[in-house]
Amino acid sequence: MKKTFLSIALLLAAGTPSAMAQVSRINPIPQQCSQQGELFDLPAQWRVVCSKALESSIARQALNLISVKEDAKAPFTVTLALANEKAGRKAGKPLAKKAEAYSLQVSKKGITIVGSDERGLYYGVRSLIDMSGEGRLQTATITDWPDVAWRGVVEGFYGTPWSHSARLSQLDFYGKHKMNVYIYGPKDDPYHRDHWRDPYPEAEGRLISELAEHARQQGVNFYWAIHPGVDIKWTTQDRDALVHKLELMYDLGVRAFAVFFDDIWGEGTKADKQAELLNYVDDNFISKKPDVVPLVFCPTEYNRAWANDQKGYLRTLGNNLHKSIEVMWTGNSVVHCIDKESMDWINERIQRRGYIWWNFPVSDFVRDHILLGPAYGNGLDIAPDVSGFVSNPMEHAEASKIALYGIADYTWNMQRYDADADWERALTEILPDAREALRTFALYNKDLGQNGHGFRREEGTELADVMAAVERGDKAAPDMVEARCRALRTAADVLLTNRSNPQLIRELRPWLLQAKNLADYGEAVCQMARCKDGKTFPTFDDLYRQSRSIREQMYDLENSDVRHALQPGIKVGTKVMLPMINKLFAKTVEAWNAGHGTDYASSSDYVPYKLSGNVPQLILLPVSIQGQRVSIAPSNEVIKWPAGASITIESERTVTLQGMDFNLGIAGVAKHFRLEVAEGNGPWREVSLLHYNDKDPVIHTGNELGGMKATRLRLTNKTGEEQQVYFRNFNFVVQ
Ligand code: LOG
Repeated sequence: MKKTFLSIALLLAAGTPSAMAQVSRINPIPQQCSQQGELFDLPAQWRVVCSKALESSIARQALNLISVKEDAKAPFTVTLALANEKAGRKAGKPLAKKAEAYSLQVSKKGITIVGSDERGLYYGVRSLIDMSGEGRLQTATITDWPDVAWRGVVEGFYGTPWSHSARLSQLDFYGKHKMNVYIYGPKDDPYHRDHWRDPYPEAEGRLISELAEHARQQGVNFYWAIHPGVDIKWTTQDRDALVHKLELMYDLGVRAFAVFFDDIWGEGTKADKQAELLNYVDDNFISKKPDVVPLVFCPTEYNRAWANDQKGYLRTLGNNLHKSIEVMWTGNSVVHCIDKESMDWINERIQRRGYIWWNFPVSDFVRDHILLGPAYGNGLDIAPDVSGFVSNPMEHAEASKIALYGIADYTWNMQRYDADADWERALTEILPDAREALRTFALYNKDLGQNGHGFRREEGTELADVMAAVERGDKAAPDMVEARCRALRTAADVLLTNRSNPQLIRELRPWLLQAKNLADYGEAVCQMARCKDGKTFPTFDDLYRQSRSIREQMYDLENSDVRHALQPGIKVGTKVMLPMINKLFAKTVEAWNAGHGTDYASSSDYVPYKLSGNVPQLILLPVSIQGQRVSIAPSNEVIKWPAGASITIESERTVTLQGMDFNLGIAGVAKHFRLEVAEGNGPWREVSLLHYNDKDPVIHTGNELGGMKATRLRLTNKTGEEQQVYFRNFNFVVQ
């Protein structure tokens, strides 16, 4: 019979939904599928046929995940083969000539899976597992391969590194979704960065071994990354120290390596030196070991906004680095979606295809938000232009799986990727027994809020009609808002006691509690909006007080959460839901005041501090208040502070300063900066700045600050040169 190759999308459109049931379970969506579409039950027994060499393969082991008994005499056969084996040559006609490709043929007599290599074979078995859901199969011929060669995750964020059990669970997830890369590079693992020369203590080393082995079993390359740039000297001693550390990691079972030079300044940033080191590692370590894959390298200028074309950092790398070395790239800025034009730009410079480090859903610069939205925005046409695509996730490992599910699908089959449809499937996968609750909650946890990178996500688009009704002052508006609030509250309650994924619930908990507050606040405001008179409890006044009280409870919850001291807060629904409720509150109060001659304050959201200035990397950072302490959110990256440039923080009313310190990450830089304070339109008064000792990066203010009245504070680079600093923290305390 003549075979027709149709895409799944076409088949979905043409076939009846029930006939598609089994094939459509395969995720990521396969590249090609032609099939008769007949459904049948899994056989009670089957006979597995494969070469001796494949007996111990991960594909063969994964087959055991399907609960069918093996019986050497069973008429139904499952044949596993590689393309270069005899059985594979015979059966593997529709196999794509690509790495990690497979063909899967299912008939009522048996199943044949042929892989272009062992991992391809494993992916074929994975597809069969997906397909056999609910104990059924479907006759089909599937030809499948990945669009992007390296797909996965870089644990590369600042903050609490993932736990060992979280990592094991991640590796299972990657294998299941055909991702083949996990790069271990948490910024706050001391043996990765600050103490990169030191070996892991034995117990921690054992965990790394276990991860490397577990990754292998899931068909994932476990890359261990080293981050030496903070204090590396370009000496043979440091070079040898680095290779020695990699040797130790090899002894622990690691077979894939990465070297990161991101977020550093000074000596470590030199392109020629970095390339020389990497080439040395390549020649003297990587090439010497037959079982190690090519090196992955993260440059210092890892995005276009920071690339200084005149100095030619990237071109030097392009010219000097061995061609086998992968070069990571975050796009047009640190946090940015990737498109073809930007790939052309970078690929021309580095003379190879860039390896994308996508900074989503990482939240280390917006720790008050949790990001549960879809992974969207990257070009669907960049597959030929990238060598790899890995996502940097949140420190919340389980919650990150929603976005990672999307990354898996996007990188496998780009043209078919539909971010929204994918997100719907992800929710089912992550929490099947409460997926609607998770979905409802996730709707309000997609955007990042204002942040230094200016990266925002859609959120609350489904509230457009409700918002419009609130703005028009429709009679129906309170009911519409209330319905959404009720749903959110129900979702939060259902999730808070869900037991099927306790780790996920632990991660979500602060935001679930805040979601309940938000919903309560919304309901109170809706009641206010419907309140006609002021006689029986709850009167308008009671509801007004209740609304205010819940806002205060939200604030208290934020302040009680000490898990992320640098950037406190727990924010939910900040893009549309909260502003919408605030708007309804304001309109309701104004109408009541007008009708009753009262004088209730109508603003419930109060942002008393504003940041401005001409240091582009800083002025978008949010300002937060905790009690008497006012902080500008920290930044992770190196800040290029132009000569003479300043930032000004302005308060809506005069405050009396009590104390202040800030940390620009580098000892001795106090002398480059000038701090000034002014009240109203009065003159600027300078405050002295000092370090307590030579090694202390913290900058303290002179005693004269205490008791000063201020509405503006200004920090200026007073030197005639750009200063490269960090922005670790910036706080002041008011009386
Ligand atoms: C860091 C990364 C961090 C991310 C988001 C890279 C290559 N490096 O600004 O560790 O998680 O941005 O904050 C980075 O992205 N620096």
